[in-house]
Amino acid sequence: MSTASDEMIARAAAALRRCRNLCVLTGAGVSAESGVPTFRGPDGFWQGRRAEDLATPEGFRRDPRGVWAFYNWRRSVLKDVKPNAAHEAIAQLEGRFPAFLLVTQNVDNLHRLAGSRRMVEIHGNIWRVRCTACAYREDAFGRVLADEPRCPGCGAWLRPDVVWFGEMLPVEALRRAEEAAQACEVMLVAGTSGVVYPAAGLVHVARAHGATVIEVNIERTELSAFADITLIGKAGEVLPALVRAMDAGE
Ligand code: BV8
Ligand code: ZN
Repeated sequence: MSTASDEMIARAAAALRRCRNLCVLTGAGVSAESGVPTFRGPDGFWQGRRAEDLATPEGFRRDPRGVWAFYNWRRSVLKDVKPNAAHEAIAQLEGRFPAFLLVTQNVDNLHRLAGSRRMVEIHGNIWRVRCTACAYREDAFGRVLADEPRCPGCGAWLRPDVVWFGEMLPVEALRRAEEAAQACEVMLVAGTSGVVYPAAGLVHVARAHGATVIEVNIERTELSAFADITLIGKAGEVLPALVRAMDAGE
């Protein structure tokens, strides 16, 4: 796996220095170096089953205990992991642009722990739970729940407050993400395979509005054909190098 050349990083840094409105789109790859399994990589299976089968309303209706076992396993992995240099570099970028929005597909809360604030979680957050029958919601940060989490108010099943396949994304978060994709001068796409929509569609929106697209990934993806600059390498190495190159150029 070749790593991004200094020349390519310098080109990306120059585009960022000229930029006044940055939108960053992240996926599971930015959390990989924290030890969080990605969805579609070799570690993308849980007990031989794929997220696409487990992270669905049908899957939950059919086997709520099985789906909670999957989410409680992920919570048990996530409660001990820390943000990595990729999350920290993105949090640093946040303060350098008059207009900035981080749009993350990740539900692992690691961007927030790294200090990101100007962000939307378009697929929700695994630590929040909500009732399947009433308006009860709870931020159960860091806690692995019971096998059968029930609503303290009405007794119905609780569910993870994440967006499952076939479900609508949170309206306000998606509106802000689309607005940022239309307005940004640069879209920095890091650690996503670009197969899940409407998230991946944001790259096409940015491009259609004239943004420069910079991709950071350990390999080429479905989005690489739409990227002006593709930096091949680990997000935890390339993103800090990008921030350093931005500073060096000032
Ligand atoms: C909707 C929350 C409609 C849950 C998630 C056919 C064609 C097109 C679309 C569809 C289709 N069939 C169905 C659809 C729609 C579907 C979809 O896109 N399916 C895909 C699989 C084809 N989308 C939906 O269902 C969405 N809803 O469309 O609603 C609707 C309309 C009206 C009314 C009602 C409904 C909902 C999608 C959201 C699903 N929820 N997560 C949970 O997490 O438990 S998606 C899930 O995938 C995660 O959020 C994850 O973030 C996301 C995307 O995956 P990635 O983040 O990209 O992760 P992945 O493993 O794929 O890739 C990791 C990348 O990192 C790789 O490229 C790898 O090379 C790279 N990498 C690895 N290590 C590193 C690295 N890069 C840098 N450094 C490293 N160290
Ligand atoms: Zn309830």
